[in-house]
Amino acid sequence: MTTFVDRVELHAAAGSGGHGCASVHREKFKPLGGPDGGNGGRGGDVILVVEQAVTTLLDYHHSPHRKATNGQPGAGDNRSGKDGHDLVLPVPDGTVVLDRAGNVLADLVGQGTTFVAGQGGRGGLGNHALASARRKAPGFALLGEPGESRDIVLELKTVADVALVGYPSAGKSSLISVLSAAKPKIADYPFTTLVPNLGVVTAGSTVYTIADVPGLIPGASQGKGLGLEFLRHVERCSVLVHVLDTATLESDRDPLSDLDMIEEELKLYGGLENRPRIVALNKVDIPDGQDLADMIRPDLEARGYQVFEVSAVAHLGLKELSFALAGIIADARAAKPAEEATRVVIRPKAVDDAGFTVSFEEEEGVYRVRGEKPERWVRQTDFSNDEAVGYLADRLSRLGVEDQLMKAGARAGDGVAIGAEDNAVVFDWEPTMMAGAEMLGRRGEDHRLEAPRPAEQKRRDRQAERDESDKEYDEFKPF
Ligand SMILES: Nc1nc2c(ncn2[C@@H]2O[C@H](COP(=O)(O)OP(=O)(O)OP(=O)(O)O)[C@@H](O)[C@H]2O)c(=O)[nH]1
Ligand SMILES: [Mg+2]
Repeated sequence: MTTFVDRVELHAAAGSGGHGCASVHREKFKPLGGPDGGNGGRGGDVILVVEQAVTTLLDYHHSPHRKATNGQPGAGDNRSGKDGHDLVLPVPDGTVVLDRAGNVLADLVGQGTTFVAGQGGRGGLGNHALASARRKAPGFALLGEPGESRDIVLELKTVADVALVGYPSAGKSSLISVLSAAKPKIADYPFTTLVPNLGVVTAGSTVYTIADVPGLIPGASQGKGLGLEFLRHVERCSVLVHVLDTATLESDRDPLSDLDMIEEELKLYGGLENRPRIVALNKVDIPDGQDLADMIRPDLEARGYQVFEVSAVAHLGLKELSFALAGIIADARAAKPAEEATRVVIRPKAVDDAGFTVSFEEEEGVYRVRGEKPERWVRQTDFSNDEAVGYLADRLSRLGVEDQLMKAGARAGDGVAIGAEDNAVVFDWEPTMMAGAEMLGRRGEDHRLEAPRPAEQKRRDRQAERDESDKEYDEFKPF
């Protein structure tokens, strides 16, 4: 038997971005030809893609750590680093992606449905891209960002239109074997089926899938038998078929009490209340079975069930059953809005992309800055390079972080933390250094080489600098 794995933990690590390069163009008689450091390449994403041919999560059970490749660093002569390769992981149709706390991140239904499990880090800009009218020769480059690393849980919920439920040995697998081309294991002992079987049925112009689940016994909700764990696989079905054994040899059982028992366990499992159900009375090829079926049919119909008498062995009543199922499924498909087929739940973002927050934290006595941009900028900064640190300070002050810190009551020397508690860069705030930077001369500019400019030129330059700060990283495409 091939192993069937329907729940795995996956550690997805996207590739990191390559660092940007700081380099100066050199020619024989022109030793300082301007900045020519290229950008780092993007890190590869980790992407889950529904692949119909894949039926289990077994691969990820065996190797749960998956990593996409890193972007290459930029180089001199304006050479960009190569992007990392995306890592595409095929998953079965019906895979649910959860975080470790059990929140659903995505529900992957339908061939080709994709989910980015880890986002590759952006490459850092080289000093060529960082150069501007005001900063002609940056002596630094931005670092590539680390790739996103996430632990997720993959759970398979088989996508079948019809689910067969019933006691062990009621004949569920036998029915699949005669309604479809599938050849599941069939035997006269209970719990022959250990994992769901799936078959494809064609009835007239309707094609649908049918699945069974391991048999249920009283107390399945407490883990008796194989438990209710496999009912996850019937959650997506449009119709449930109660397969009732009319010829059981166990004296304490009969189809009506079997039905009650299964319904009770379904109720304890929950979530299937509104699913249409029909009854298949199986094994009517046996004379006693046919007699019992005749006897209980009125009862079942009085309870509102549509009843079919079938025999998987003698091939009786199969056409009626499969066409009735086709009708229910066609109705269900018509009623279902098309977009529901690929429902991808987007993670809510913690902080608004455009903004940032400043808050004072009494316990640690620091001012904490949270926001996508400030946090990203910190990650991009090479703190061993003063010019790079100065560039960060300029960016933060232009975004208004300085002002907000001031408003929040921060004073020179106070601790400022940028980022989440467990991953923050903390420094002593020096507002004068940031504000004064402009008066002392902008970074990447050498007063000794440049004559003072007329006021008009200054105004224009300041505008250019502001424009540049508005320009977000995304505009710089490495190619
Ligand atoms: N006479 C008769 N026997 C049947 C019929 N359908 C199934 N059986 C027999 O019943 C036994 C159990 O059949 P399965 O199809 O394995 O039953 P199941 O519901 O899948 O059982 P589990 O996988 O254990 O839950 C086998 O010996 C079958 O040959 C039928 O219509 N008539
Ligand atoms: Mg079976």
